[in-house]
Amino acid sequence: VPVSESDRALIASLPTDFRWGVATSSYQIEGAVDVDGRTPSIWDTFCRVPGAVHEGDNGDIACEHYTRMPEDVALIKELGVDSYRFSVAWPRIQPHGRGPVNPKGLAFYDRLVDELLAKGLDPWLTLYHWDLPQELEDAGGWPARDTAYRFADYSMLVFDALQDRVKNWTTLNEPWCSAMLGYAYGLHAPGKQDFPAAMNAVHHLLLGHGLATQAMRAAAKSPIDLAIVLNAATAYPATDAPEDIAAAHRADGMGARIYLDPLVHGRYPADVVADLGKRGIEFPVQDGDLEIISTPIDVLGLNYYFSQQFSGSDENGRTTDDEGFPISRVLPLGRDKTAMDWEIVPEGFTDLLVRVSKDYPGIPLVVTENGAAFADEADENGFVVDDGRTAYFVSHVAAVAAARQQGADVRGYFAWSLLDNFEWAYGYDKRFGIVRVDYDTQKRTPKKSALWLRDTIRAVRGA
Ligand code: GBH
Repeated sequence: VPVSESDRALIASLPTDFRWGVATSSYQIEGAVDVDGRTPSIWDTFCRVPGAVHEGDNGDIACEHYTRMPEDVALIKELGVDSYRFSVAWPRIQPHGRGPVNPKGLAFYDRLVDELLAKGLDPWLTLYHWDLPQELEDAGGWPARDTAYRFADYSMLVFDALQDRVKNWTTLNEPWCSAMLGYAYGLHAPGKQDFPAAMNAVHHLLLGHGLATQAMRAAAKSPIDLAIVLNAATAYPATDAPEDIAAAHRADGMGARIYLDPLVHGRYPADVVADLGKRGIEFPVQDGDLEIISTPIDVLGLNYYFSQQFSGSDENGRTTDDEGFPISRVLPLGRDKTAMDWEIVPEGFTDLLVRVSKDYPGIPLVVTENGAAFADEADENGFVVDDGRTAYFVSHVAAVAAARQQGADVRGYFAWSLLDNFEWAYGYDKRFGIVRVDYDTQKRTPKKSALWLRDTIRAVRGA
């Protein structure tokens, strides 16, 4: 992969104490879904809905990480990173979504943390990466306020058990996906298409984050870093026309500011509240909620994949639809695409990091996911020359370094993902791993991009 001189210089400018890691999530890799007391999550259920997931794939086996964990931790060590971001499966810890801890389920994460520490790797623990216990969905799921309290209780069970060894705690991964893909668009579990319910989910996810953050802070016996992880992107206006600028601003409102503003400033963005009000929708805010939600965090995690541009008019130049609502239309930027059909827009990453650092100052940022799916072809040894993915990493790590030079306080970078894994609605069809997984044999083989990452970390550290 040819690396431009400017990208090489940017990457070389990263400091030696910049944090490097790889990321995964529980349902995407663990398998062993009915082992040691685990009960179904909303994803076990959703995978059984005909047509919901590509070819009816599910996480029953996935990467068999539950049994292969020590081998996978050894692999992480070989990659030369210093941190591993993983998530805990709530239905392993509380099979009924409430009540006492299930010791056998907890024991897995206890062993994982010990294994990481023994190898000198820093555990970054995410409490919720989308696998809600099905029993809690049956009781109303995230649109129900009670789920926020259940999440805080669950978080404390994990925190009490692991806070002596885990210093980096993330509450939620990408609440936008839980709320919008899960309850508005029906593309993720639990597969609902109910926009008002999705807005209730937004508020209760944020409330759950705040309650858990407060409880963990109060119970911490030593310094810990508390975080939330958001998916975000730069929303570019297609032209300088006022309706295009407004369309991009609205997209950013629903995608990013609806989370960032309450988390950091303790209020929902006025323009988003007004837009929802015109549709008769209000956030179910009770007294004190926004104080809880804006409990200070130590790190803001951002997951970045791509950016888009927005137009405020349709093909015929109309700026409002039949109901009088303003039009928002995604227009292609004309870039190369990954296997997900996502355009490759590294400067959108730089612009995002600089903007978030400026608009929400004082909170260190960490890139908690960045990566790409490509149509990999393995040779007879399982090796993949994934030049497309490697080029994506080169341009995006350079984009992070560029953001730092422009003043963004970015402290670290986690590649998504350690392994090829269960890519949600796309099943096993899309591969994001820097390590190849042969799903027939479960053999792991680092791809060329993994070797690039290892060599890049070494070079940055002057080793
Ligand atoms: C992450 O989600 C997940 O955290 C991770 O589990 C997953 O495997 C990985 O990405 C790869 O998909 O076009 O309306 O969907 C990222 C999901 C996809 C959310 C792009 C924002 C853009 C808006 N993101 N999406 S839309």
